[in-house]
Amino acid sequence: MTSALETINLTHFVAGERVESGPVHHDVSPSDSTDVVASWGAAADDLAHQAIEAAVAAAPGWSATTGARRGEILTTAGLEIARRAEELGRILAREEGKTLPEAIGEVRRAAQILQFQGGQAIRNRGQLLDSVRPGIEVSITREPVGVVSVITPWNFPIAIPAWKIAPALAHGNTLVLKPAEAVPASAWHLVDVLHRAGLPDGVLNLVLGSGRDVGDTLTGSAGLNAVTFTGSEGTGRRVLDRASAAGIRAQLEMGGKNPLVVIDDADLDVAVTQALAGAFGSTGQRCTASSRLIVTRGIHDRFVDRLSAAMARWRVGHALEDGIDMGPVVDQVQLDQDRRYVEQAAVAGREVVGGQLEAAETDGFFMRPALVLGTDPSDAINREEVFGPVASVIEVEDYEHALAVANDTPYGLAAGIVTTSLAAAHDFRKRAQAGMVMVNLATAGVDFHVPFGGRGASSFGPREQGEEAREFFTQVKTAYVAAGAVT
Ligand code: TXE
Repeated sequence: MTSALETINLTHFVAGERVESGPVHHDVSPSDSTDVVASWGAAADDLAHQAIEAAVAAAPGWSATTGARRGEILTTAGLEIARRAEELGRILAREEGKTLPEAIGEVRRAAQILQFQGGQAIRNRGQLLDSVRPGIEVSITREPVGVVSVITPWNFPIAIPAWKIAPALAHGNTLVLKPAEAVPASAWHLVDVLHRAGLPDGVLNLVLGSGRDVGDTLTGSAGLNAVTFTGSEGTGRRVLDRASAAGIRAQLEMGGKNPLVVIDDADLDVAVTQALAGAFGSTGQRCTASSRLIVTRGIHDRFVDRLSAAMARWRVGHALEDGIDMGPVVDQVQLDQDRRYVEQAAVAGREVVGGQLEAAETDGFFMRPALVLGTDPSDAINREEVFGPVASVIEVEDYEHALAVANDTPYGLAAGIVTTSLAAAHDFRKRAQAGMVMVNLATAGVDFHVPFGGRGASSFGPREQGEEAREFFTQVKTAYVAAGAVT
């Protein structure tokens, strides 16, 4: 299946130049160890510094460019990405492992984000007020933050870079992007498309490399004004420490341990469909995954039976194969982590449905979706983010008990409920301690024109996406003008 697939040679982008460097790395498909999606040379510190310098040099020109022109470039890039959704979706599916329809959907989402944020570039409105002193007008405007470092994870290789880059560019910032080592090809194409759409040299620089090698440079160097990061909690804390020490602003999106509550009056079909999609869509590798299924006693057994049966019917296989429901786990380290959580639960006496390795024609990281039953809220599997196709079930007495368990987490990204009761839906929307609440929907699956983000250990700083994205990527200026002295 993969023999005809080409290997793409990737470069860094610094000051508009395509720069090569060693040592060479290979981007190998998690579906097939013989499929090398891309080859690229890892950056060292000097290249990261050059990228920052290029962004610093480009900042005055880009911030002075009209919003209309910035928006035009983003929109043009968005249209090209939408047109090439199938082609780019295949590359994304190959390098990350989500199914081809999921990957094409993600590419289309990136295109929508670019177009939406392109429109936002001319909506940088301010305020004009009377001063408390006579004859003085006060204006409040927003200006670019300056040079922003963008550090992204592997699980959404084009959508996450797009939802950080697009508003940052729309609001006049210049950037250095470092995508995750496992998925450089999708990010490279995004940067390539934006350059060909007319982005001036140095406005968006791309550094391919490991966070261990260049992460500290990209989070604490002179010249940077902000860093936006999505990834693990541990790395996020380190990024925050570096940014604080450098005195620059930081925005972090980290983990989730998202509850999906199912109560007795739920429509069982809705509950099973949403739990399946929420827990195992994108191989469960989403910060918004519905990883804790909190189910009241009256519906528990029927829900578990139906969900287990649906899971057994799921086809796990090569990301490009027709008709599969779930692709491979991203790499061996993640597969080991997923299996370890399942095995530890089994050792602790929990019943596990699924979770076995799946045999396939190609050498990939294939694991069947796993459901861990009879868990306690204090189990590791209910406290820590697994980040794979692993969900747990917690049986509870009633709605109040379910709500208490749902809120009993250090995280607070998304929370969902499946119910036919308007009162329960309304109450949950108010009392769930999460940045995003879903009713009769999985916790995963969000829109691009509204805020995205969480509470507690999940997020730090202003929300991403939608109009709200402006908050992080602009700084406020308050100006006082004594009108009488102006001729
Ligand atoms: O994350 P990292 P990894 C979780 C998930 C997964 C685990 C490890 O549990 O199993 O994290 O994944 C860059 N300074 N999530 O190793 O290390 C790194 O190169 C600056 C959940 O991929 O956090 C990459 O570009 N940057 C999460 C990015 O940080 C550094 C999504 C994320 O990598 C750096 C991803 C450093 N010192 C992983 N070290 C979610 N919830 O969405 C690394 N990086």
